[in-house]
Amino acid sequence: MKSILMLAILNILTVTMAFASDAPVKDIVVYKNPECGCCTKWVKYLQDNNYNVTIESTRDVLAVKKRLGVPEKLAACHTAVIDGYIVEGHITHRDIKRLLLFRPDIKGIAVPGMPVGTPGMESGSTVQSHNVISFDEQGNMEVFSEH
Ligand SMILES: [Cu+2]
Repeated sequence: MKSILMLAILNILTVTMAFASDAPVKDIVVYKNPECGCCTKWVKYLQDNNYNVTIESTRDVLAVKKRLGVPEKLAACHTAVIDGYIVEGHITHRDIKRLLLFRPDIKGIAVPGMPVGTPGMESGSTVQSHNVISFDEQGNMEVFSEH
């Protein structure tokens, strides 16, 4: 009986450890308007996925985007910075993970506007199809991923 319990505990530990190593904590800074609800939801989504979020509250997110160099046509609500990359808008943690894994020679990635069904923009099971766009210092844009 005792050994079965030990086995069960070992199992739980192994699963927990595997999960933990799979999802390392990442520091990310999010610039957002304090009144933006979907931005707050996106922050919560990041925290739920083991990101260590620092919120920079600002009433002028456009000024931040300009300063950081987010192309105007890729603008969304919030702007985030992680590990030297810009993450603009309602992006999934998988896309962020992919960005940090492959470290392409770009400035950042963006989901322009606020497509329904993206993290923080959930509405039932509806997902508006959209692309994640990468942008670089020269203003080149490419499809980073399709959703
Ligand atoms: Cu939003």
